[in-house]
Amino acid sequence: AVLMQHLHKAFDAERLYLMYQPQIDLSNRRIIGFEALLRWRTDDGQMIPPTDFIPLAEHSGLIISLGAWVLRTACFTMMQLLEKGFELDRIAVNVSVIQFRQPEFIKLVERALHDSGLAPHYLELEITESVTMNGAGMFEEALAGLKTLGIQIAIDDFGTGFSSLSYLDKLPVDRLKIDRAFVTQIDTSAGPRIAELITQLGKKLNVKIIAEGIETELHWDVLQKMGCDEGQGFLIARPMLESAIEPWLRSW
Ligand code: G
Ligand code: G
Ligand code: MN
Ligand code: NA
Repeated sequence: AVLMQHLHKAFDAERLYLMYQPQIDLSNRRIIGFEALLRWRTDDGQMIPPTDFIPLAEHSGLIISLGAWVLRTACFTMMQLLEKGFELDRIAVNVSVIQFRQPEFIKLVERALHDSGLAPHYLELEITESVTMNGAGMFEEALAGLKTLGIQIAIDDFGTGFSSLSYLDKLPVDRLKIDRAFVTQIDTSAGPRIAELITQLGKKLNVKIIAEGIETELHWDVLQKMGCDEGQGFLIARPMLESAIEPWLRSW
């Protein structure tokens, strides 16, 4: 409860901010875009990881206003980059199931696009796999509505939840995101098996595959050879402040 009060205050005091991590085409190194990642630095300089405070924000309902702010901020950042002439395909924004369940969510997305001037195809919403598989009917409807706006949808942390394949086949999804755990697994005796299975599944479903947590040349090499389209990770770049994006883009 104390942490929750701090979180509310942090939001008011603008202690919450976004970092942006590049996503690239693994075959030609082209920068595709960025994933927006929320950060919280407390007054005494401590970093609280989103895996700690997002559940809190979800529980209290703060995620609604916080999520709306994230969405708008990310859209405005992307629009600025495009206006400066950078050729990027998309900005990826994480969305909580709580936001997704809001009947007004589509309107919120529409407004963020409208107010920022960002064309819908530049926006990708990342939805965690576990989320997608609960309350199937409602989820399908919400997704269909969002797709009519012209935005893109990615399933985050893919492979860690329990997706029904017949269900996945029906969903209007543009991208599967291989969970970092399966990229790390490339270094172990288990090797790239799961990553490869997901990549093959993606091909069958005719959706793009992106890997997260690429930390070594080996990861990149193995993923690219198996046909994984895109990736992000510390090898390419750590999440960065908005002010660092331009210099990074110029130096890549
Ligand atoms: O950046 P980091 O690895 O610390 O993120 C940890 C988790 O927090 C990730 O799974 C990511 O999806 C989630 N996360 C980061 N930013 C946001 C956000 O703006 N909204 C939601 N709902 N989740 C986020
Ligand atoms: O679950 P989600 O994909 O939304 O979150 C991505 C998280 O993974 C971010 O918090 C980001 O900081 C983190 N991340 C990104 N690249 C790497 C990486 O190469 N290694 C590790 N350990 N974490 C990463
Ligand atoms: Mn994500
Ligand atoms: Na993930």
